[in-house]
Amino acid sequence: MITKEQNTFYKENGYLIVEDVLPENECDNYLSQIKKHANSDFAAIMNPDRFDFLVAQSLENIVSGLSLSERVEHVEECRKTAQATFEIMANKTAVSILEELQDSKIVGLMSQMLFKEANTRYASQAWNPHQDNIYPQNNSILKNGFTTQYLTTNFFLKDANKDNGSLYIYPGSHKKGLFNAEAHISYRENKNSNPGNKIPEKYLKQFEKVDCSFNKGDLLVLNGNCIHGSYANNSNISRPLLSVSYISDGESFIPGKNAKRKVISLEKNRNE
Ligand SMILES: O=C(O)CCC(=O)C(=O)O
Ligand SMILES: [Fe+2]
Repeated sequence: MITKEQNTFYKENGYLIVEDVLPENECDNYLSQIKKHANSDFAAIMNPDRFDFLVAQSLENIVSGLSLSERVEHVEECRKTAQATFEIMANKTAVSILEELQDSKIVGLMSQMLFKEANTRYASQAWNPHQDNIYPQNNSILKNGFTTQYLTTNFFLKDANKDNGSLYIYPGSHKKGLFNAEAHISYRENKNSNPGNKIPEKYLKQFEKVDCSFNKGDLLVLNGNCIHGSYANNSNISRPLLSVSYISDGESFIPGKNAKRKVISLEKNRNE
């Protein structure tokens, strides 16, 4: 699935961009499906691969004011969206790539839809430099040599660059384990605050920051301890991505109050 060079790059840098993992039409279809669950702010949607999370997040403001039959139809859409999200999470190409990079069998843990929809409240969401492993806290070292067995992916549903809120990465930072970070709220944070538990500048300065651009359908793989953040989207072009987290099979992790990480088998057709 991946070349020896890509594998070496990932081990050295803690991230890898793999092009064209999802076909364009799948990106378009999924985006129009998940948008049925977006609120007017296009806030993040937690675990859209799970029916219960989609229903729970609809109760806030999406289904109020609808008729009974419209609400029933919306619940049916929740089922369809959960399935469509799970299909991306368990995408055979993606899973094969991840298992090769990780050098072990993996399971899913959580997903999150991040829209950065142009001209909406969360478009200006610029993530502080952070490590995703701050939440699950898996610090085991296996034969692959990584300082954590947790990893995050971003499936890009549209092109992303610095202007519309793409990511930046600190290559090599994954080798050092977890840093002490300043706590910041990362789910439905206040209007004028940025999400991501911030790694202080005194640690960042030992690394070189790299800005990344992506095409629709690309997959970003990030080792859980690789420091990254993102830019605000002040453009008129939205930057939707589906973030999916995984871990080597059998490894421990903290489930988390909002994320409720849990082992999701990627072999079966459906997780629920
Ligand atoms: O949406 C973003 O800009 C940042 C996403 C991110 O940090 C993540 O998925 O872990
Ligand atoms: Fe992140």
